[in-house]
Amino acid sequence: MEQQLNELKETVLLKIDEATSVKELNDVRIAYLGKKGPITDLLKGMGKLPADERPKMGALVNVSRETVTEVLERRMAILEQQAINEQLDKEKIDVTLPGRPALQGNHHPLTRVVEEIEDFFISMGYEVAEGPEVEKDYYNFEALNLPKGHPARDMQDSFYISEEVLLRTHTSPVQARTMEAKQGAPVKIICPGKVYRRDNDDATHSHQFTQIEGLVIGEDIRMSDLKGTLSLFAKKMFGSEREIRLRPSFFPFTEPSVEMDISCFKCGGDGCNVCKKTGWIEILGAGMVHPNVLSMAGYDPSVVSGFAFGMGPERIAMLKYGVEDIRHFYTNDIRFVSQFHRTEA
Ligand code: 2NL
Repeated sequence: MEQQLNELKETVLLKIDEATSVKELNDVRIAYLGKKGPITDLLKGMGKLPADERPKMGALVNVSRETVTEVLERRMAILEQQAINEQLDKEKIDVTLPGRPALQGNHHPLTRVVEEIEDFFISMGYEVAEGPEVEKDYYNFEALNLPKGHPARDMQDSFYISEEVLLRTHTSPVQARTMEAKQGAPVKIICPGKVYRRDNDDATHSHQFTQIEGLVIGEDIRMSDLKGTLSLFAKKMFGSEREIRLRPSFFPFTEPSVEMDISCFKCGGDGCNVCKKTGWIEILGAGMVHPNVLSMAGYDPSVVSGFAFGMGPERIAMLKYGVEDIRHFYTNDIRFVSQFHRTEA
């Protein structure tokens, strides 16, 4: 039995020596030192020995087992360290490699233009007002001096939901609501938002687009205030050398009404393809708030007056960035929108 033990010990020591990985060595441990291994068998077999030989044999088995366990643990430590070194070698990071640029989200070009316009008017003391896109006929038309039957509120041009409800055709109803809520107090707001017209989409028309309108109401508000404000706006948006020009126009909600041109930002007024050889570019419509609009909102037109203006951010963005087709703003092709992304220096 002693010889059996010694042979077994030699075999295990050889197996330990031959194991080249943590896994292999573990298999050796389980096979030889485990509960179902030959050492356990040996211990079980001791019952067959004469009683006086059992203590000696038991001690021999224990010593052998301790020796083998010790050798195995030493080998295990070496193999574990080897495994760690191999992993470290494999996962080496070269910190001198150039980084991969991370894709960054950004604002839509239209959002950027709207926010730029908002920023200017906020800096001038305006508040930003918003309102419903599904609007009452009253606020969209009636309160803006467009009574039923007025040619400018052609049913064909609007998306009606019922007889009295439609998708707003401009952001003016937000202003009509604000005036009504102010109960005669001064107003200084801009209203950005989506508006809807029954148009066939093409390069310059869309059934849904964006508008920004502005409204100032108070005592002593004059045409010169409108002119000064919009002149500053033109310089801020299109360059400090811009001149403005007002031409007489007509809107049902303003009297007098004007359209505003800026001197061409490309040719400076000499005439080019952007200004169609005129030297001027139309960018917005404006005027003094019509007395009917004031009185419908509860103001006394003999005491207060106001100016209003309206513009299309798509048109402004198209001019500013040379966009040829309004539909680019809505299809969100990444190749289009990423042209306008702000990049860090
Ligand atoms: C344009 C012209 C304009 C207004 C909008 C307005 C609103 C109220 C009262 C009076 Cl509540 N006026 N808005 C006035 C003049 C022109 O828009 O060409 N927009 C794209």
